[in-house]
Amino acid sequence: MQVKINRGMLELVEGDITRQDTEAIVNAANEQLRVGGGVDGAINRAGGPKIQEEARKIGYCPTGQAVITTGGDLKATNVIHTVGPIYKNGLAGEPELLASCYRECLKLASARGIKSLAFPSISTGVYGYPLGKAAQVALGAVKAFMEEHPEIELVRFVLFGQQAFEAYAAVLQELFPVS
Ligand code: AR6
Repeated sequence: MQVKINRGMLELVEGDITRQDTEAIVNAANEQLRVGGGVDGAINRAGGPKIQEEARKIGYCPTGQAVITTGGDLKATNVIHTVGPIYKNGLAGEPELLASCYRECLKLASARGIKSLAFPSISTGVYGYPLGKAAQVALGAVKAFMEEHPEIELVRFVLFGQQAFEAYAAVLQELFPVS
């Protein structure tokens, strides 16, 4: 599923982010940048120890911010690590922090000349953010950024499982109604 924004493409696929051939993939990390479970565990397993070596040197990333390391053995040259908010009740600044994650990753990509990147659905696993709500924030933030930044050529959301894919597809259809 794809929509064109500016000169770029925003697309949704169901799959495994570790296998993507975009220039960068995004990791849903924790503030300590220590290897965890979920997509973080999968990326570090597939990419090998170089990713964690660089992450350790960086040491810390506040919630809503992003840092970059090598992609190690992955097809992607770089991994951009961002820390999503832990979902409490939606009234503790979670939407703003989640939107900030997407924006900061895109800003970092743009600053490094990275034109294509793949995102997982940040915060919707261990951190408990409801999928539908997260999809609205994620797609809204990426759409707004791409409208202002034609240098980003491809943003691919790699959704793990059918339920996640369908949640994002429903929101994408709301944001880009077929006329
Ligand atoms: N490819 C794409 N998406 C995936 C993959 C994969 N290979 N594996 C899981 N997902 P989570 P969070 C999806 O828990 O909620 C870690 O321990 C998953 O289905 O990975 O931001 C970190 O170290 C879900 O939709 O990240 C942090 O401590 C989404 O990725 C903490 O978890 C995010 O789930 C971060 O929690």
